[in-house]
Formats: sequence, structure tokens, C-alpha cells
Amino acid sequence: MWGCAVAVAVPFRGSIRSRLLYNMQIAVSVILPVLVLLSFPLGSHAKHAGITRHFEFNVTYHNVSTLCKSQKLVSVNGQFPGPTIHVNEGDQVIIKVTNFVKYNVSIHWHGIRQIRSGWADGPAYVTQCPIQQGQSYTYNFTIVSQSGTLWWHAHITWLRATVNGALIIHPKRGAPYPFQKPDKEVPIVLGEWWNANVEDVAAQALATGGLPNISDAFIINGKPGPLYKCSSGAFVLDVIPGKKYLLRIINAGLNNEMFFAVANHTLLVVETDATYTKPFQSSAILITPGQTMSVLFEANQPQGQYFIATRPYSTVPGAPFDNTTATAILKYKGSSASSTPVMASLPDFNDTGFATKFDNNVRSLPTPQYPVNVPQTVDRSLFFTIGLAVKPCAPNKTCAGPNGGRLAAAVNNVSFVLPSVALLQAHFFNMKGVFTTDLPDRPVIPFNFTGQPPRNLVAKVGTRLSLIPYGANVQLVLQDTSLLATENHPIHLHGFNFFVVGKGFGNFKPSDNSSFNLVDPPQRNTVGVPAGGWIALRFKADNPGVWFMHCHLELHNSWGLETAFIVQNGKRPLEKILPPPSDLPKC
Ligand SMILES: *[C@@H]1O[C@H](CO)[C@@H](O)[C@H](O)[C@H]1NC(C)=O
Ligand SMILES: *[C@@H]1O[C@H](CO)[C@@H](O)[C@H](O)[C@H]1NC(C)=O
Ligand SMILES: *[C@@H]1O[C@H](CO)[C@@H](O)[C@H](O)[C@H]1NC(C)=O
Ligand SMILES: *[C@@H]1O[C@H](CO)[C@@H](O)[C@H](O)[C@H]1NC(C)=O
Ligand SMILES: *[C@@H]1O[C@H](CO)[C@@H](O)[C@H](O)[C@H]1NC(C)=O
Ligand SMILES: *[C@@H]1O[C@H](CO)[C@@H](O)[C@H](O)[C@H]1NC(C)=O
Ligand SMILES: *[C@@H]1O[C@H](CO)[C@@H](O)[C@H](O)[C@H]1NC(C)=O
Ligand SMILES: *[C@@H]1O[C@H](CO)[C@@H](O)[C@H](O)[C@H]1NC(C)=O
Ligand SMILES: *[C@@H]1O[C@H](CO)[C@@H](O)[C@H](O)[C@H]1NC(C)=O
Ligand SMILES: *[C@@H]1O[C@H](CO)[C@@H](O)[C@H](O)[C@H]1NC(C)=O
Ligand SMILES: *[C@@H]1O[C@H](CO)[C@@H](O)[C@H](O)[C@H]1NC(C)=O
Ligand SMILES: *[C@@H]1O[C@H](CO)[C@@H](O)[C@H](O)[C@H]1NC(C)=O
Ligand SMILES: [Cu+2]
Repeated sequence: MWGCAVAVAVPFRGSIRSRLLYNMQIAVSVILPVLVLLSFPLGSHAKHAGITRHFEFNVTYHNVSTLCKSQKLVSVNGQFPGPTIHVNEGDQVIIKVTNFVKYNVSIHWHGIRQIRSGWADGPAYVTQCPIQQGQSYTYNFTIVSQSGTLWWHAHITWLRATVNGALIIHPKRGAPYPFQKPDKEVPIVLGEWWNANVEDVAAQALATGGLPNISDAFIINGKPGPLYKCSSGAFVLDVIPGKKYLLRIINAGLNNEMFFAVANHTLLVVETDATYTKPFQSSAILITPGQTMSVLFEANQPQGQYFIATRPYSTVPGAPFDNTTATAILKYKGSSASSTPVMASLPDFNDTGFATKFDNNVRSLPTPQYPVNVPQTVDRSLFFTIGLAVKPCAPNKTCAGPNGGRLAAAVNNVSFVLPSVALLQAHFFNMKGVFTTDLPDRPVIPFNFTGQPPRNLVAKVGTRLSLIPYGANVQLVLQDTSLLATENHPIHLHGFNFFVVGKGFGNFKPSDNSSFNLVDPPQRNTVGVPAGGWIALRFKADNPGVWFMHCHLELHNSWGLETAFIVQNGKRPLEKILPPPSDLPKC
């Protein structure tokens, strides 16, 4: 299926540039996660100031066999998941990305605020044109006031299925965690696996206008685990009794929110989306695509083997989904590798009660270093409906969606169309005719959003954005609709962490704001909007640029469930976006 495309494999060759690069290479081992910590030079540099860290990412082909079917997938530096990036808060990060594959590529540093450095954010046709085959682009950004687990992934078509990895921000050198120091830290990348080229799966669905083939497996650090036929194995975490472990969990899957648990071990949630939380215990967690979460546990159970397990949370009754369970193995030192691991107990696939309760437990942890500054007043109030829709098929053609149309998705009844140049360039250089700033602030035709849907499901199409003055306090209510189906949509905003000040089921009413949490709401970059419900979020528009907001279910993103905010420059010099780097890719 890859025709005669030239595969350029770039083997990893020792320390080329610096000691840092060398450390990064060691740290990427997912087989020996112990090394992640041992090789990380914590405390070995100047106490407060950040340093500059260089990384090199080669996007290449990589052969793997996961469920007895050999596949040529696209990944970074011949690794899957890709290299883990370790940095400290305050560091400047320089990553040279070179594309050796036939697909256009761009990489998003998911959750990084990118203050004034929108050119390094990564979504294709939003902040940059893609890096074409044979080209390079150097991403350049500084980590400001963020600490915890984030990740990086391709931000074009469905390539992020295999082009992804962890991005771990350690506290400033010498600074402690606001929780008990773990003995070991382990990235856990949850993924979704197809026995087919994922680009073909996406292209087929978009061509027919119908649903894509569901995935064949879920994976944990690249491995599906023993519950699948013909599995390539499991990720094994060796533990020592009495020690404490910090799992840095990332949902890198494309289209499924996931439950996750460790058999017989209670998890203590301490951080979400690189913001610290008031610690709370849970037997399992819910994590949407795009979200990240750090959880602590103690190896305090009888010697043996225990499953670490993950399977989907699905909110559309009757819709097909990948109803399988990926597992990794928690192995106590000295236990027999042949003993059967204890099965983990996970919530049912449709356990919305658990999902709601879990999300309600997340609260920000105010500290002197990270005060929780929730906007108490609102300058701009937005109300966006999010949900499915229909787009017409080509003239005289019948598509596989409802009434012969194609499945689509929309924000305030506008299904987003990416332009053929980057929005940020168009904004910065004042190019006309690329986008408009007239996305309605609220639905033009209000209806009972979660009741009987209107009969006409056809959405408008367009590249319509919202213009926000620098420094404005924005309140945004995201309202799920019942068009075609109510569904939990994980909405991701680039360039900001937002406060989740309220949520509920049914239709949002203005009086619901009396119950908003303006004290310690969760701070996130991605939030699951309840199926048939709403989320209210607030953020201060203190980062000039063009910031994408989209559903992190890749399918809905492809269908148009997205928009972008243009945050204007402020008056002072440090409130303006920087000029583009000279190697910014061209369209
Ligand atoms: C992948 O496998 C194919 C066929 O077996 C082979 O031709 C190709 O060189 C391999 N590519 C890499 C990067 O190893
Ligand atoms: C990336 O590719 C270049 C060119 O082939 C090579 O010199 C370099 O060592 C590669 N870097 C990594 C990290 O693999
Ligand atoms: C990165 O950006 C900063 C400005 O924020 C600039 O001073 C520096 O030279 C850039 N570095 C590279 C390698 O592009
Ligand atoms: C999707 O599934 C159908 C039915 O099993 C199969 O014929 C088709 O080839 C699959 N598409 C892709 C891109 O793998
Ligand atoms: C694990 O937990 C289950 C359910 O609570 C319990 O029945 C079982 O004995 C535990 N297994 C071990 C090895 O502790
Ligand atoms: C999911 O799979 C399990 C076990 O294979 C089965 O018992 C259950 O009915 C399935 N659920 C759905 C919704 O398909
Ligand atoms: C979950 O699905 C099962 C069928 O697999 C059904 O019996 C049950 O009522 C559903 N629960 C909820 C909360 O919808
Ligand atoms: C669609 O079909 C009608 C009637 O058969 C025909 O007149 C028209 O030219 C067709 N349009 C296209 C774009 O093929
Ligand atoms: C919207 O529809 C739901 C479900 O049919 C119904 O319970 C609710 O009362 C309706 N709300 C309004 C404001 O009409
Ligand atoms: C969406 O826009 C189309 C075209 O203007 C209109 O016909 C339709 O009623 C709108 N749908 C909703 C849900 O607002
Ligand atoms: C709630 O909204 C009303 C306007 O609808 C506004 O006057 C009031 O200040 C808001 N309250 C909060 C807590 O934001
Ligand atoms: C890659 O991106 C360029 C610039 O936008 C575009 O012209 C070209 O068609 C794209 N190539 C592929 C294979 O999508
Ligand atoms: Cu969605």
C-alpha cells in the first residue's frame, strides 16, 4: 500500500551535539523506564534560570508487528511511542524536525502555552504550513509557569496515531513537587491501534462520508498486552515493595476516551494537564484524548503480578466502538513471570456516573508559585453549540452519511474548513480573503439543544473565527447538541489553560452561573463536555496569536468540529506576537 515510496531510516547515532541530546536518547527507552529518572540530570545546573535544550526529531518510517501483521508506520527517530522530551520549567526548547516521509507533517507541543511564540504551536494550516518531505523546521519555545506531564503529536490528518510521545516538564531545578516525592516516574502513553495504515482508514471515511473502521486494539506504551490474540507483548513495570511510583499518563488515542486502572492499587491524582491538583484517590481514572494526568501509587500489595488496564468510555448508545482492553503488567520484584496477573476492575463502557464523579473530584491546588487566578468578571461571553451535523455530498453523488449526505460536525452550526495557508500568517501579514472573524457568539437559531433536534441537519461551512481583544476575560459555554447523537466531546484549546468553572446536563441556563466555582476550579487544556450537557470555562486572553480550539476526537476534528480565536496584540511590547522564524514552512 506504500507503493514505491522511498523509506529513509535514520538510525540513532550516539551523542552528536550535546550531553542533553544524549540524555534524551537514553530517556526514550520505554523498555527500561528506570533509566528515565537515572539519566535525567536534575539539579545539575544553575538553580533558577532555565537552560536551552536541543532535540532532533526525524520523522521516518518504522516497521512493527503488533497483532501479527507487519506494518510500516510513521514515527519519530525510529521509536514508537516517540522520544520522551524532558525539560525543566523555565527552559528554552529548540526542536529541529525533519520530514523523511511522503506525508506532510507538523508537530504540536500539546498544552505548552507558547506565550507570544504561536509560530511554534504546530497545527497545520493554523499556525504553520506543513513540513513537506525533505524539509526541516525548528520549533523554538520557552516553558513558562507550567510543570507536569504534557505530550507532543503530529497535528495534520490522522498521523498523530503513531507520531506522538511524552513531554515532561520537571519543576524548576531544585524546586520540589507539592506532593510526596515518588521513587520512580514512568510515562504511560495510551494509544489506539489499527491493523491498517491509519491514513488510509481516515481517507476512506472522509471519501465515503460515513464512519471509519474502528480500531483493532488499544496499546500501552506501544504494546497491546496479553488479552489480544497474537499480541506483540506487554509493557512491564517492575516495582519494589514499599516504593512509590508516579505514572505520567497520556491519552494519545484518536477517537476514544479511556478508563484506566491498576489492579488492587488505589491511584492518587496529583496533576492534570501540567497543573497541580488537590490530591484525590480513585480506583480508576477517566482520561480523554488530549488529556494528561499524573497519578501516584504505592507498591503496597502482596508480591505478584497485577494488570494495568485501559478500555473506552463510550457515550453513544448503539454506536460501534472498539470494545477491547489493553493491558500492561505491574510486576513485583521477585514474583514469577509465569503467574497470572490479577485482573483490574474498570468501570463499564457506559458508566457516565463514574465519569461525572471522577471529573467533579478535580480541583486546582493554589500554591504561592501557582496562584489560581480565576477571572471573576467576564468581558466577552460566548455560547458555542458543539455536535454532529451533515454536509452535502458531491452533486449527483450519494454519500454514506444520513440522507445520502456526509457526516460532519460543527461549532454554532459552522463546520470549519482549514484554509490553504496558515491562519497565523494570514493574520500577522494582513492577508485578505483567508478567514473571517464572524463566528456567531451564540447560536443564530436557538433550539432545545438536548431535546428533539431540528429536522434540517445541514451545517454551514466556513473558516470563521472569533476576534478577542488582548487581556479580555472570556467566558465560553460549550453546549453539546442532540443532532444525530449526544456525545462526550473532549474539547482542546491551544495557547491557554482554561478554568472549568461549571458543568451540567441538559441545556445551560444563564442562572446556572450562580453555582460556578470561581475559587479552585480545574485548570485544563482539554475538557470532556458531558454527553447531552455543557461546560462553562473561563480564561484571560493574555496570549496574542491565533489559537485553535477543536474536538480531540480526531474523527470529529476531521469533520469540522473546530474554530480558532484571534487574540489581538496588546499595547505593550511584551504583549505582541513575535515575528515568524525565517525557516517557517511555506505552503
Ligand atoms: C520495512 O520492511 C520492508 C519490507 O519488509 C523493507 O523493505 C523496509 O526496508 C523496512 N523498512 C525499515 C525502515 O526497516
Ligand atoms: C536525523 O537525520 C540526520 C540526517 O540523516 C542524521 O544526521 C541525524 O543523526 C538524525 N538524528 C536522529 C536523532 O536520529
Ligand atoms: C529562539 O527564539 C528566541 C526568541 O524568543 C531567539 O532569541 C533565539 O535566537 C531563537 N533560537 C533559535 C535557535 O531559533
Ligand atoms: C475497513 O473495513 C472494511 C471491512 O472490513 C475493509 O474492507 C476495508 O479495507 C477497511 N479499510 C481500511 C482502510 O483498512
Ligand atoms: C485484589 O482485589 C480483589 C478484589 O478486591 C481481591 O479479591 C483479591 O484478593 C486481591 N488480590 C490480591 C493478590 O491481593
Ligand atoms: C464488550 O466485550 C465484552 C467481553 O468481550 C462483552 O461481554 C460485552 O457485551 C461487550 N460490550 C459491548 C457494548 O459490546
Ligand atoms: C450500559 O449498557 C448496558 C448494556 O450493555 C445496559 O444494560 C445498561 O443499562 C447501560 N447503562 C447505562 C448507565 O446506560
Ligand atoms: C446531475 O444530474 C442532473 C439530472 O440527471 C443533470 O442535469 C446534471 O447535469 C447533473 N449534474 C452534475 C454536476 O453532474
Ligand atoms: C428540551 O427537551 C428535553 C427532552 O425532550 C425536555 O426534557 C426539556 O424540557 C426541553 N427543554 C425545554 C426548555 O423545552
Ligand atoms: C444551520 O444553518 C443552515 C444554513 O443556514 C440552516 O438551514 C440550519 O437550520 C441551521 N441549523 C442549525 C441547527 O442552526
Ligand atoms: C451571571 O450572569 C448574569 C447575567 O446573565 C450576571 O449579571 C452575573 O454577574 C453573573 N454571575 C456570575 C457569578 O458570573
Ligand atoms: C503538502 O502541503 C503542501 C502545502 O500546503 C501542499 O501543496 C501539498 O499538496 C501537500 N501534499 C500532500 C501530499 O498532502
Ligand atoms: Cu467530538
